[in-house]
Amino acid sequence: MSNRIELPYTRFLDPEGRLVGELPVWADDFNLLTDLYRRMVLTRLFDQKAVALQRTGRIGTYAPTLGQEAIGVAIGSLMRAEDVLVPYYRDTAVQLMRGVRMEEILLYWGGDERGSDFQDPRSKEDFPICVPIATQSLHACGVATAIKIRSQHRAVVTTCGDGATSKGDFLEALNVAGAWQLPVVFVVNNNQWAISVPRRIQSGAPTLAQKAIGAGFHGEQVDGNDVLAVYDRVQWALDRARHGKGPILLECMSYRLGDHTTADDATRYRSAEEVKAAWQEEPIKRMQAFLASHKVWDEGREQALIADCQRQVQAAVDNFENVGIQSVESVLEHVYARWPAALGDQREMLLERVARREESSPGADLRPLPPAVEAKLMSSSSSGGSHE
Ligand SMILES: Cc1ncc(C[n+]2csc(CCOP(=O)(O)OP(=O)(O)O)c2C)c(N)n1
Ligand SMILES: [Mg+2]
Repeated sequence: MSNRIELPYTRFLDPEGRLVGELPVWADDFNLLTDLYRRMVLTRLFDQKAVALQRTGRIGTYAPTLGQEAIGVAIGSLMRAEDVLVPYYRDTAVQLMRGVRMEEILLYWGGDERGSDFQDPRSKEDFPICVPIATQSLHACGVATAIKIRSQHRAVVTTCGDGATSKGDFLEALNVAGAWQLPVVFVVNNNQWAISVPRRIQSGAPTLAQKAIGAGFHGEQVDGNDVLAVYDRVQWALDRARHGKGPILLECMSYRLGDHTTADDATRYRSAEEVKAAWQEEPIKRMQAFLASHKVWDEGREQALIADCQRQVQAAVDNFENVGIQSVESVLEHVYARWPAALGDQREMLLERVARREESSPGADLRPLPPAVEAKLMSSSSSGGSHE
């Protein structure tokens, strides 16, 4: 008996940017199509800069989105302000489309909580980046349940990787979304790797999209390197969700061209040939070729776009580097709607500790103290102890 369930697979553009299927009417709008292209290029240049900033020690670990720009750009250009994004850590593209500022993304990866306090009205109700794998899938169902109870015409989009679909949280989320017909679109970025674990040994299911079938709703596959294909299917799925027609799972087939994060070295577990072959499929080149074949893109526009993107990225880096140091006590903010009394004591203890550090080592409040200074502080503190 076969375990293959035939599900739709959508692709309009082949790797050379040639049409392999009839484009829907919405794709007649070349302003939209060039905008999608521009946003992918901006994402890629920002991504490159973020990796460079990590390499020079100016941000912490970063998860590159290289090669997966089409998925986030398509999602982000379709979501409305009132929709809610519940993302994971490889969602730079969609966050940028939601109006999250580049400096906010850099602050987040620099370990600064202010990076998750999005200022743009479009992203005010979006969730911060989620690092624990697949937990966001359940958060998304919680939000979608609230939307459903309030009978609102809003949708939730939640993203995750291929590896995340093996987690209980993901499968529980599919189950509740199907059982309660929640207005949620699950987008799986199947980039073929979960750190060093390849897709083929992650799951016995021939497709990840078919996991939706067991939960009682529709799933399908999309060429995640074809921004037009992703746009078409996300548009359809969002429309259904907003009209109370329940959840959809879209498995977007892509490839993680970069390392898992800046803390990883993918050359240790995958071959150069495989990566070279994947580069032939990447989303930006094929969209550029498509636009050029329709005479709406050329070298001059390309150069102007790159210069403009680089200016935007550099301005964001300058802003990021000029943001003052975050106050230590701000770690306690935004955690509770109502401040619990017990936290008051903790806040006092924290401020006292910072003041003591400031005395012994001025200006060093956010950096670890040298071990000798730390030991001296601990021994002179009446309340100090090894549990701190
Ligand atoms: C609950 C949990 N377990 C393990 C990890 C460690 N971890 C970080 S990323 C990752 C792999 C995720 O792969 P995938 O879902 O395919 O997403 P990708 O990174 O490829 O986009 C793992 C296991 C984690 N962050 N959270
Ligand atoms: Mg993956």
